[in-house]
Amino acid sequence: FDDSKITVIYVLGGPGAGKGTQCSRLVKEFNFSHLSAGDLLRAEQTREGSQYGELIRTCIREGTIVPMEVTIKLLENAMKEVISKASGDGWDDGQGRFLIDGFPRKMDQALRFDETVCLSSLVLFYDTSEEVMLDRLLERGKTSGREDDNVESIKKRFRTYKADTMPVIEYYSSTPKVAEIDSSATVDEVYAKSSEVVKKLFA
Ligand code: UP5
Ligand code: MG
Repeated sequence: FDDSKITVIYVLGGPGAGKGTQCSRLVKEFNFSHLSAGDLLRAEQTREGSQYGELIRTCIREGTIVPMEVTIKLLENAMKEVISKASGDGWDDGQGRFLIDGFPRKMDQALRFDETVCLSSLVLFYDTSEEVMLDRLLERGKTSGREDDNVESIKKRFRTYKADTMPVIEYYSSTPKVAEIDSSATVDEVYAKSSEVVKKLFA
């Protein structure tokens, strides 16, 4: 991808930190394409004829990370689809802006994506306590139908987050790209900070 034509923001944070919620709001204000790695994997898991269905199901339930080739391919395809539509219709304001939600969550993915797909301009990092995240996920689990919104899976997701994803955040923290936002507050309060950071990027 042509880095000069597109803007990529990585959205990171623990399970239930509020990534998806904030992304939906950012889409409305800034016209991003929101690509959630988890949503793309869940869609692939149930796609008829997918050779990865079982593998994805197991990883998601166990809170482990699906081999990066699978996730990167899904993200790349989704980006290509957005861009080919944009090139057909002419670029509108905001097209070519991507929020990549829940990715990269392991160092190998980060290095590979930066190297072979494109570089991100910003990393939005939502941080809150495990207690807050656990409460949110258990509440959501009552209706979400997500196979990983149960106490056992959530504990495993926390473990993977600490072991694999925190190093990614530390890695980007050595650059000026990371904006850390405390996501313990209300959705509106967290959004006010998110919007401010993103506005600066487009200023
Ligand atoms: N909520 C949100 N914000 C709130 C606030 N400020 N105050 C009060 N409530 C708030 O929010 C979670 C819940 O909290 C919702 O009910 C919301 O209303 C409420 P949400 O915005 O959904 O949080 P989010 O951070 O998106 O949580 P999610 O569960 O999606 O995070 P995960 O990172 O665990 O899930 P994801 O879908 O990204 O990944 C799932 C699995 O896919 C991974 O565990 C892994 O197995 C696999 N995966 C890979 O293998 N590779 C990848 O690259 C990506 C995923
Ligand atoms: Mg999410």
